[in-house]
Amino acid sequence: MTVEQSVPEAPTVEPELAALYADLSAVHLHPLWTITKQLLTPTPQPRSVPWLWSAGVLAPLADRALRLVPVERGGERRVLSFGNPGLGGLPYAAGTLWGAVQCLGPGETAPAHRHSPGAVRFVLEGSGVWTTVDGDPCDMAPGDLVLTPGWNWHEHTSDGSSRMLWFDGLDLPMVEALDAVFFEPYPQDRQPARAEHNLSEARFAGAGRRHVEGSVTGALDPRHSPLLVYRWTDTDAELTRLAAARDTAMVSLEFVNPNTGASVLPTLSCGMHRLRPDRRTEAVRRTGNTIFVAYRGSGSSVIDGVRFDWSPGDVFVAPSWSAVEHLAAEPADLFSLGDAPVLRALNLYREQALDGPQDVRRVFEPDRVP
Ligand code: GTQ
Ligand code: FE2
Repeated sequence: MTVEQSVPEAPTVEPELAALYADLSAVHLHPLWTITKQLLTPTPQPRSVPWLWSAGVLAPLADRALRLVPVERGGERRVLSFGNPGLGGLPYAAGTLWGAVQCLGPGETAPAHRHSPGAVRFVLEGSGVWTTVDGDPCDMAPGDLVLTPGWNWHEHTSDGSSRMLWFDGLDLPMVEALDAVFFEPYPQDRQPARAEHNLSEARFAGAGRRHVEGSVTGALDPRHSPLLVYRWTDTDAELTRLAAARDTAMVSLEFVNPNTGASVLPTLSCGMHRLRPDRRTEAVRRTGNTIFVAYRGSGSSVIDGVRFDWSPGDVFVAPSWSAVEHLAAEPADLFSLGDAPVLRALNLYREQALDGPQDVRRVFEPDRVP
């Protein structure tokens, strides 16, 4: 955070007091009484702003990068990261969250590495790609969620005939704020992997039934979900059941660790939300940042009085304590990624429902390539 020191100016202060401020500054001390209002704000004041990146802009740029930029060591990944304009040029979607689209071409491998930040992948388009996570190749298809928890070796491999696009979410800004970023390349492009794919999934194929044998390295790490893939077909079926059972504007699922019910990663929570057409959700403020990915259908979300119209592949951000409500024009599904596990663990989680719908002050105009 940048804090501006507002030093009362001479001649309105005694020369002695002016000298005190000058001396404090010279020895890197800050008088709290001049900055307390900026620091201890009545409510959170995130620097990130509500924003949206449209699929119409993202996909063609990813395709240009695919033509021009190979995936290789050093660069590691063909990734376009969302830079929230409120964050002054940082490549972060929000103060605590990395969000990006990644593009992998036919036959390419994005080389194996590991890092202390954890990641999730939510697949938007394409086929023929798997992410190998500590020796377990996890097949990826649209609507699937794939986890690469912190410090697990991972590479992405394609034997498909078209490119794949997916959304990447990482806790990198949090890990950076904690001064705990580590990164290591694997000595080869690919790690040794099992010939059979999707072991983590096979071990949890029956709800409430865990295979006791056939563990791979890291699969039993109690700090993250042993299940590394959550299939769209299962998510869709569960949302369908839920929507049939409840007459609400929105039904929501959280993806969890099947052993413990905890969030998918210690730092990150992922959810899927199904909106019923023409029914506005209640406007709610929550602590913690959220990135939404529009997966199916179109609609709009009002965030702090600004209306964001979205359709499949669009990505938008609701910063901490912004008022958020959704309204779909047709049946629609939104994927969400948030830092709520951290806020809950630190006893900082709060939510507040607003009295009614927000007044729309403005309709957001997404950036276009000039
Ligand atoms: O695919 O391993 O968006 O390491 C950022 C850092 C993706 C990845 C990102 C990464 C990856
Ligand atoms: Fe990575």
